[in-house]
Amino acid sequence: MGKNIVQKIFAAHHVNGDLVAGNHIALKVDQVYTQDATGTMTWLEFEAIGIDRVRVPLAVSYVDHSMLQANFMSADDHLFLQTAARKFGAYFSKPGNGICHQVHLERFAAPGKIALGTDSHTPTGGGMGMIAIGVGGLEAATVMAGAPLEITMPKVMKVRLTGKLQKPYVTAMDVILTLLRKLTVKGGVGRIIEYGGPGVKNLTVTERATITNMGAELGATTSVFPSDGITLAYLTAQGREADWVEMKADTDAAYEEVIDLDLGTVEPMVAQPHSPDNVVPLREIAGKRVNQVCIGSCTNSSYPAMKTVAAILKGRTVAAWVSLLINPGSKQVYEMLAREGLTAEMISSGARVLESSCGPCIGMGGAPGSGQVSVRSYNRNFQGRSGTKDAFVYLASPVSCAVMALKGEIIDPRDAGISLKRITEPKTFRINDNLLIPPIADSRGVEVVKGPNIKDVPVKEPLRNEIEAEVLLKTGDNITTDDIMPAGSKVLPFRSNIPAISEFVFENIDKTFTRRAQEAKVRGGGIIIGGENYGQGSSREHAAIAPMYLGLQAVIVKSFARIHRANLINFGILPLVFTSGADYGRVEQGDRLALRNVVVAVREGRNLTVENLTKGYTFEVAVTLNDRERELIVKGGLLPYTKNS
Ligand code: MIC
Ligand code: SF4
Repeated sequence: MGKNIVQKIFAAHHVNGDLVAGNHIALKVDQVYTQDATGTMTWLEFEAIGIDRVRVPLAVSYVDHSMLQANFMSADDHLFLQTAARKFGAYFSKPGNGICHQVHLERFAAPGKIALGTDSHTPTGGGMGMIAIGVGGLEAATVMAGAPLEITMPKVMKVRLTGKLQKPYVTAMDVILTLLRKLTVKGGVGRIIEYGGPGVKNLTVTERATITNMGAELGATTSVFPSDGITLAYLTAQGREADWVEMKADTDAAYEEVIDLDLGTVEPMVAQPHSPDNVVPLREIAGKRVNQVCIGSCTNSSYPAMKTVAAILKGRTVAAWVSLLINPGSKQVYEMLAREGLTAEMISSGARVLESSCGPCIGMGGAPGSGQVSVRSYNRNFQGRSGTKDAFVYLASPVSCAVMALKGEIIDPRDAGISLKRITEPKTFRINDNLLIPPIADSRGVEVVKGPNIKDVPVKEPLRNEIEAEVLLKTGDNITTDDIMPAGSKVLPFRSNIPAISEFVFENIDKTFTRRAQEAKVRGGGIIIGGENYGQGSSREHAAIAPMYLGLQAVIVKSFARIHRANLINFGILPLVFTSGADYGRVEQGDRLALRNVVVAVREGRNLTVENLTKGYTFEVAVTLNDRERELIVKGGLLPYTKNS
């Protein structure tokens, strides 16, 4: 039997476990990268593990999220990250060098490799024919300390592409929006999506990367494209042809699932508020007035995408009532645009050109006005993420966005009477790595500098055998980590300070959460009840650490999103699943629940009986942990586990 790309890459990195879906497997990792918002915790955790130098071939610490710098805190974080990178043997990508995923694709991603990143959009690298997976910070820290990556082998779903996009009006963004419409934000859970078929050759590397980037919104572990002549051409243009290897599935490779998509049938699409899978063709909602347009982010800020935007804006003016913000994805893209006079075209049209950072995508500036409509070429439109709770955020391609900025309303770019030129990848990129500081060989004597806002990582006590705790909150389906631990300009600067950031847990859902959790902590702690796909979205482990700091003991849900589940376990919080969905309906906020003989049940992998002390009945929950997770949770999480083993 032939092998698919996932099986080939996994086999080449195999440490243990049969590579069969559902099995616990361990893999060797080639590259690990962090970004500043999750990176400070990661490097503090790495330091706490007590290893003096990273034990992976490549580690990179990026700064791209927390760049508003309204006070000292973010700049202190940046200096901490720079000195930690120097001390522990990582590259440091200075603020201004760009968004981690775009820069990594340009400068480090390589076919056939395995990369981890402390950010959910790490799968961007899949466009290069590599396995790139988003993980929590502690997972990344232990891998940098020499441990393998331990995961449950996902199913491999093949998306067989045929045909050609109607370029330039239809883009890769429309492809992934089409798949989100079909598969939803849960459709990729437990799966790796492998693209194949004759349509692959009609997509460039950066188009492939847009698709794999936003595969995160499907809930997929990652997505991967083959590495072919197009990949070689891109790497050559980046001066990295030596990094190329061919990666392709054998003709008789098997897949757990296969779906087909004819690129020729894809139309300009839009995700409506407040979920990336609430997708319809743009034409269906044409005519709605638009107040703000944002173009860029790690999803859509490659050079060809930005050049297309500049060509649309050239000689035209942004609608009077629209504010257009553009954040180019990397210094390389930005510098090339500037040297070709293309930023001048953007500025001339009325665009507000921002620095190369995440910016409005994570609510770091650019918040829309109250009740306003913002259309973005970004990947997430969860309620409140923009910084304005009652804003309406739509997601569309950079081409559609640029056209809408000019027209001031939602419109299919094919209907706008604007004729577009097709823009291709350049033969050579401008290579100037002067904001990428390489590691040094001898780092003895390097001091890691920690500003006053940088506090130690809190660690949980070992698992309690008897848990009696209060239901602090009951949520619906698809709760995001943005709901649990908001980001944005007010909260992001506290990412290195868990006591301070814990004041904001569930802020946008229930302002009393933190106070109630603190009160419940002295009476035995708290429990959260959730629906399906609990914890979807970002990789931020703060969504586990801060609730843990507030005394959270367990989360009981219908199902979990992958990274958040791992983060809960890594910080010693029990991830429990209702064995019968009907029990979700009976339990209410404020109920006191008791779990007895917890350690024994966890060790033996038995279901737990939960007693609802307030209402006087019992129900069952499943403890679906693998052997390592069991040991780890009993010890209080991955940090105590790693230090003691
Ligand atoms: C996001 O897009 O939500 C973020 C901000 O990049 C997060 C990481 C974080 O919260 O720092 C992600 O995607 O993992
Ligand atoms: Fe940054 Fe947005 Fe990409 Fe997250 S999704 S890495 S916030 S640009």
